[in-house]
Amino acid sequence: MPKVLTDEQLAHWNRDGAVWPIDLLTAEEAADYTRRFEALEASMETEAQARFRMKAHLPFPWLWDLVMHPRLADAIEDIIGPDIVCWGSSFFTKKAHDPRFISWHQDSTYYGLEPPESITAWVAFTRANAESGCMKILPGTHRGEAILPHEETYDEKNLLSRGQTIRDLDISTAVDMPLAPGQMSIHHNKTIHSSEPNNADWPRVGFAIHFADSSVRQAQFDNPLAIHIRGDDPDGNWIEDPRPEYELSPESVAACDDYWERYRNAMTAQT
Ligand SMILES: O=C(O)CCC(=O)C(=O)O
Repeated sequence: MPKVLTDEQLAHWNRDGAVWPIDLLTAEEAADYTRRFEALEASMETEAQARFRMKAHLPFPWLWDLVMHPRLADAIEDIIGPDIVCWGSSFFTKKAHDPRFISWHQDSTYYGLEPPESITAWVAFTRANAESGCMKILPGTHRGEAILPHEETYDEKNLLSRGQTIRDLDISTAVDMPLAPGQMSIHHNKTIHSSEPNNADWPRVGFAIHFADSSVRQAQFDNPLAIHIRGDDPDGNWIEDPRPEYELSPESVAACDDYWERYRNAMTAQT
């Protein structure tokens, strides 16, 4: 018996490799997350998405708590079962009237997981729709190859770090995944997805949280870390992430930076 997703939503997931919209936060909670995000960005010279890579939950108790949200865990359990780790999280943000975009790509290409099976919950802090550049998918592509060829374009308007792009796709079946503040989508890491620039008057602020069954390993580097959200990790594939004692504690920022460095070095060595 699923805990959050309906049978119809699970059928949607199996058919499309994504499911949305799923209610997670109240409108007030989403507004509070947006306020925290805006205060953070106002205090920094770089964007949060560029500064806190791969494990953005490490320096922020409020993001840690979001990652641990019981309803979120229930929805993830409905899809992958009870042994759940969260191995990463990232902001994906576009300012109002922001020309930046995200090219068609598969997450499995650059996660380094074995087997390449992971799912992402994308939580909308503000409204994500066609006008503000919501995510869109090519339904059913999760049933194809895990790793299609990606060209690294390094386009400065592309929010992906290397501008990874799958060329020559038939995008006639593309479907938008619009979300109200506080709702989330979930997508499989093989599902091909992208998003357009933000043409709206408001910022599009999303937080992507990456989950896997604990039997999935990080194959690119040793001693990977994750939060054990639920269930067991019988093979000991993941070391527990350190919970931040307070926002931006030096230890938590160093842990986030260190992990990004390890990940980046491993992925650069691979290509
Ligand atoms: O935020 C977006 O538009 C894309 C996010 C994305 O690529 C992801 O969550 O895997």
